[in-house]
Amino acid sequence: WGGFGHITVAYVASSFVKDNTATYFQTLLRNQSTNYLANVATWADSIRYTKWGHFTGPFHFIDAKDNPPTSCDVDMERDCKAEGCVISALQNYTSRLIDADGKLTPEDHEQAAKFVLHFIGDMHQPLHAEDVQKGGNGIRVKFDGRFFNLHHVWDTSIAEKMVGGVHRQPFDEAQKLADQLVSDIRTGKFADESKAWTDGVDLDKVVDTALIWARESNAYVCTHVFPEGPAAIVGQELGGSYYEKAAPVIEVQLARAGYRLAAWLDLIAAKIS
Ligand code: DCM
Ligand code: DCM
Ligand code: ZN
Repeated sequence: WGGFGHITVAYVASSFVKDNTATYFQTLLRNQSTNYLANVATWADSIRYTKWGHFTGPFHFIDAKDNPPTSCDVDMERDCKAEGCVISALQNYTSRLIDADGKLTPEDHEQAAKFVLHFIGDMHQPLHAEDVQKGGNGIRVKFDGRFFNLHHVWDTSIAEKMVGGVHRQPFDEAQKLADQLVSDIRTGKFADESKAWTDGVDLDKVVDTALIWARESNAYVCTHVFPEGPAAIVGQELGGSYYEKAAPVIEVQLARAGYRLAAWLDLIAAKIS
């Protein structure tokens, strides 16, 4: 996701975490405000192009070598590279955050928390769970008359159009969208289905849990990202009927990511304290 998506996921999660969880992470992240998750939601993107952070680049996605639109799937052995992927990264940083052996520093724990909250967001973006053209980065399309790559359209353009555009500091717009998603989850259109969103979640089985989430995300590559296959989308204008079908996917994926992030942080806080 772009900044707007990540910050929205963080605000949704902030609404669902238990009080003890909020206190725990406010202390760890040294931020007592309600923005304690949102403020660090894009930190992992800010360091990935630095020299020291270069090794974290592959941690933001998993290149599923499936065959959309005919078949979509994520396979850990086939798709997670030796240098890592979003699923192994969630496993590693969840374990570093819990730090069962107690050999890491508070800085390590803080860094691990910032990776965990970002990567749970990213795995819910369908093109972060797809190999074709580096998750769509190599596919040029149009969106409302301007050229972008397809990855950017799914990371940013669709979500921003949903709220009528966002400013350079997207916190206010993200908070507003998050409030809407939280109300959809509590009493609105996601009230029924959201009860099952944490099915299979197991802190002792991080890879299995993340595979459930990544496979669900990757399935949209076949149905909504490339419904006619990757070749057919090249150069197409996506701001019209394509957008109308994609927007509900973005909405539910941001809602799921935030809701599941809250559940994951609750489990971690309960295990540590
Ligand atoms: N790191 C990691 N997994 C490990 C060890 C380290 O992801 N098993 C990461 C954590 C830090 C970075 O490497 O982001 C530097 O860690 P260190 O200074 O402990 O080598
Ligand atoms: N990305 C992806 N899959 C890939 C390569 C990149 O999902 N195989 C994502 C990571 C960033 C965006 O695309 O969010 C741009 O990546 P980069 O700057 O590495 O091109
Ligand atoms: Zn990312």
